[in-house]
Amino acid sequence: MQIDKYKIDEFNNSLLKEHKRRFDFAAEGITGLDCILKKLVDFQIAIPSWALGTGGTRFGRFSGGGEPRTLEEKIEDVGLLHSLNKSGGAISLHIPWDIPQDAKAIKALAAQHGLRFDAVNSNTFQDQPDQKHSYKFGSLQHVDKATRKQAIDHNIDVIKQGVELGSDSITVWLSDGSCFPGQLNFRKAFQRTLESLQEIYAALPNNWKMFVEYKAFEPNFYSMTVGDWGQSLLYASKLGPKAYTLVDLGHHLPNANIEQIVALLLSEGKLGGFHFNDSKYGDDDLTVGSINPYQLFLIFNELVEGMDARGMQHATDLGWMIDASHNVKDPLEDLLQSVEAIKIAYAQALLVDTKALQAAQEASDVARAQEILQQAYRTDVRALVAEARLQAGAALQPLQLYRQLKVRDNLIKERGQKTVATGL
Ligand code: PSV
Ligand code: MN
Ligand code: MN
Repeated sequence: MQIDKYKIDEFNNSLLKEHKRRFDFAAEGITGLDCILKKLVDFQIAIPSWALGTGGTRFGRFSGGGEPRTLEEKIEDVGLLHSLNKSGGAISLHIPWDIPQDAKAIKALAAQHGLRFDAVNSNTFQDQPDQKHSYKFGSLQHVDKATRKQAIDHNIDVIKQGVELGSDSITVWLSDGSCFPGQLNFRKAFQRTLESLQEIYAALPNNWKMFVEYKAFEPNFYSMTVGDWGQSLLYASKLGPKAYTLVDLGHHLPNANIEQIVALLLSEGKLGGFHFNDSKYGDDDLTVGSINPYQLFLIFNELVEGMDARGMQHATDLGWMIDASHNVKDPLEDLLQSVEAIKIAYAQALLVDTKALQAAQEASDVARAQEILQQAYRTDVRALVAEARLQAGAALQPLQLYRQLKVRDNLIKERGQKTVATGL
């Protein structure tokens, strides 16, 4: 299924008058409005291939039907999202959940939908049916050299597949760790992991980046070998200039100050990118902005301030990816909401009066500093984000149009009710 541009125009025309009224109201008094709109248009978020089907939990999975059965159909789904919001112009693959058999054809298909390939992800947290050595006790940290080699080779293969697709980064997330005290020698596990990562790093093409993703818990519950940003930063620093830390918002211990982590990684030049999601408890992978939108705004505030201070391009100098999926919503609707939440937080952060905030900080005027931040956060920027979409040729209200066009019903008709997308 594809959404014709005339349907988007027709839909937008029906909303135009009301949109204009809202936009004029929202735009009044904003300095640098055109520049903000341009930044919003340019800002693209990669969609994870594994979020296009119902995620499920270990207790069950309730498929909504019409899920993509092949990589081609996953690309088609991301293409649908992108034509609705013109903000998800990239897809992030997970190998071997995705197997690009014919890279040239896959690349061409993605290009037809206006998509590029963001970071490719390796998988050494599950055993594959034809695999010789098990990852039960880890992969890159494993005590057995042959198991480590198998995991290293897989990562190098993922890089090669990524090169074919025109990707320029790999995200390495390891489930390595231990479940019980005494199970692991921490020092040796770290050293082995580092040496394994060094071999993978050596296979990176010159223009590539390696993102080292950390996670505090799960599936190992006593220790994780890349358990927090400190450990990730240690690996990334020892590996070299092409290695960076990747922040998945759901991978922290409760109440972690993620915005401070982001600020420090950025100022060290070691922030690589994001897996956006939201959570109330742990790695909940809930829709971005559904639980704690203020935290998301505070993160974007640090990003905008820190990237500007370092002369970085917002749209291109970090990897912006979603990592959310769950059981109860239509995954495409969920992704539309996630992208919208990211854009809203970004727009609000662009509204922060940075000069005034810095002056308040230098004067230790705490109340004023809070007022400045919350002035931006409490601004309703939805009409600005919608205007950016309109200018980009997307729908003013993507979710509304998605429902109006009965996209899910059409996908079910095409693909069937009982479909299982590959992935977790
Ligand atoms: C692990 O929880 C994680 O966040 C990593 O990014 C994985 O690649 C992804 O989820 C798999 O679902
Ligand atoms: Mn993640
Ligand atoms: Mn996760």
